[in-house]
Order: sequence, then structure tokens, then C-alpha cells
Amino acid sequence: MSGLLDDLADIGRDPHRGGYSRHVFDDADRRSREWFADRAAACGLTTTTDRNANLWAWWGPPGPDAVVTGSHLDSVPGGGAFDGPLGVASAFAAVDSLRHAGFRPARPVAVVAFAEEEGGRFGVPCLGSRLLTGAIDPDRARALRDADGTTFAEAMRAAGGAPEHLGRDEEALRHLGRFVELHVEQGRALDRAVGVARGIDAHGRWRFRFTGRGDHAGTARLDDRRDPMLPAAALVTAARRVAAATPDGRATVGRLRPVPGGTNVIASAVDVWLDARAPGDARVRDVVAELTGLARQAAADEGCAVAVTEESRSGAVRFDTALRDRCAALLDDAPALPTGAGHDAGVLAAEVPTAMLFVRNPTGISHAPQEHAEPDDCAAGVRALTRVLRELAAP
Ligand code: HGY
Ligand code: MN
Ligand code: MN
Ligand code: MN
Repeated sequence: MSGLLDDLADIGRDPHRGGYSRHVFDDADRRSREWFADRAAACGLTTTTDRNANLWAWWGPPGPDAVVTGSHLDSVPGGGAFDGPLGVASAFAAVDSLRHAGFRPARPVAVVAFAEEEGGRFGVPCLGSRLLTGAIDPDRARALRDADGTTFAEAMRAAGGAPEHLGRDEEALRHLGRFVELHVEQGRALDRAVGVARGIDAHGRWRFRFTGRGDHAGTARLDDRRDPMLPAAALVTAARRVAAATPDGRATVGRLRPVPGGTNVIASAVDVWLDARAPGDARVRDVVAELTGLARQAAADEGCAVAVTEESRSGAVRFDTALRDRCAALLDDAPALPTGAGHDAGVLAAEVPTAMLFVRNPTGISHAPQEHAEPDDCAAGVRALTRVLRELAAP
């Protein structure tokens, strides 16, 4: 198992940020896709790429009611080694051990790696699984731009894909009988190697564009400025304050882009991305509404304007309790945990019975190089996934 992750370890290392930066259709993604195809071939599986750039490795011919497992291979900028790859590597390891044990599945089994789960390049998380289920309009997806202004369609075409075919994939959905995603824990709740997911908190991303008047940092009088950095800064600190006043609320600004971004230049505009999360959809809505009001007021106080755009939103997800309880029972009553992290499993849960297994992370940290899972716990995760797949694919 650790050998599988070792093979990935050199792909997408980020010397500047630490950790890994792997984003859809970049060079690290190309190498990750090669890794996926090599692993699939080593397991005797047939690799296909669906119309939305998601990878599938089939044990047996693609067919209806398949048992599908996997996760994603892309990362956040400077992310850890486990978020995503652990689920894909464990899926291959579990299928491998079933095959070596002579198990014959009664229905097709597939390993999948969804594209752009982190939204690290084009800004919309779970882009591949949203496209597959029709949860995002393909025209909007085609037009998404990365920081260099390249559209998703241009990047997909440059990588050999056909963006004109993006969209809900009825055939893939017919194949999807059940989906099980193994994932590194993102938090420190597990006191044993493996747990199951109860559900996913509501969450979303909003872009606040503050516009003012660019000017010279040295000559513009303080009483004659319209500096969008001021309301931007107010939003950053208000996010923490408003979330702290919301039960189990979280609001984060991890990304902020001043234009033009010169040290001696008063910005003409500042983009601020807000990530807001809470156990219920209404609470997220309330947090964002309150922060939008504060942002408008702070902008007006500085003679600036602000435009707010919802970039993505996911309602709270409750996983299929029958499948969850079946997994937990198979895993010696593994504990069921809520999670504040979004996953492709959360998107697919709207279409098929879906479950998630979590592997203990002793640091509890994720989306950073300190993310970790011990080899013994990873091996326990593979054994757990193998048991679940055997049960779901049994005659
Ligand atoms: O942002 C998330 O929760 C996930 O890691 N994409
Ligand atoms: Mn993640
Ligand atoms: Mn993930
Ligand atoms: Mn000058």
C-alpha cells in the first residue's frame, strides 16, 4: 500500500509551498493519470476516461449496478500527500487483494478518480463529479478561468479532451450502483484506525470583488483615497467573528487577490474568496448574508463598490444510513463521524447510495503538508475497504 503512495510521491511536489500542487490538466495531473493507468493495468483493470475527464478502471466490462470506489488525485495548492490519493491507492490495493484471493464479483467493480475535486485551478470543487451528475452547467464549466485566464475548455482541449461533450453522463450514472470513498480523516476525532462518515456539512464559496481607485501609495492623501483593501481586510476579520457567533460555523478567507498588486500601489480592486461552512444550509446562508451586509457597509465607508458572486454551494449531505450502517457493522462498529470537508461522495450521494470510510490522521491537519496517516492505519483502511467491496460485490 505505501508503495502505491510512494509512486505518487514525486508527482506534483511543490518546492515553493511545500506539499503538493496537482491541478486538473497540468503536468502533475498528466503524470497522475499515467500513474492511474499503470496501476489499473497492474491490477488487470481497463482504464477509460469519461466525457468529464474522470478516470475509471474497470474490473470486468462496464455495466449497470457497479460497485465503484475511489476518490481524486488533484490537490489544493501546497496540499498533503493523502487527501485524495489515499482513496484511489486504497481502492487499487483493495481490488488487487480481492483478485489475488480469487474473489469473483457478481457485478462490475470500478476504481474512479474524479477530476478537479479541490477546485484548485478553476475554482469550483468536485468539478468532475458535478459535471457527471449535471450539478453544474457545462457551459459555465467550459468558461471557468484559471489564474492565467485559461478556460477549462482550452485546458481540457490542450490535454486531449473534448470539452464540447462535457455534461451529465447518463451511461456512467447507469453504471454507478454504489459508491464508497475512502479518505484520510481531516480532523482528530478517530481513536481507532478507521471510521465511517455520517454526513457532510453545508458549504460554499463566494467571491467578493471590491473596487476603488488605484493610485500612488506615496502621493495620494489619506483623506482622498478609495482603497478596496480596507473593506477587504474588514471582511477577512468579520468572517472569523461572524462564524464564531454561529453554532459550528466556519468562515475562512484563504485567497485574496489585489489588482494590480504592487507594494507602492493603492489597489484598484481586490478579490476576496470566502469559504463558509456549517452543519445546516440555513446557517451558511445566514453567515454569508451577514458578511455580505458588512462588506457592503465597509465598502461604502471607503467610497468603494463591492460585487458578490456565489461560485459554488453544496447543501448538507446525510449519507445513505443503510449503507453506512452496513459498512460500520462490517468494520466492528466503526464510529460514524460528521465532516466539514466536501467530497465527490457528497455530490454522488444525490444519485446513488454512497458511503465514506475515514482513515485516522494523527495530526488532524489537512490541506497542508503536515497531513498524515500511519502505514498501519492505511493498511487497516485497505482491509476495511476490501471487506466492504467484497460484501457489496458478492452474489
Ligand atoms: O474543500 C473541501 O472541503 C474539499 O477538500 N474539497
Ligand atoms: Mn481536500
Ligand atoms: Mn479530498
Ligand atoms: Mn514611480
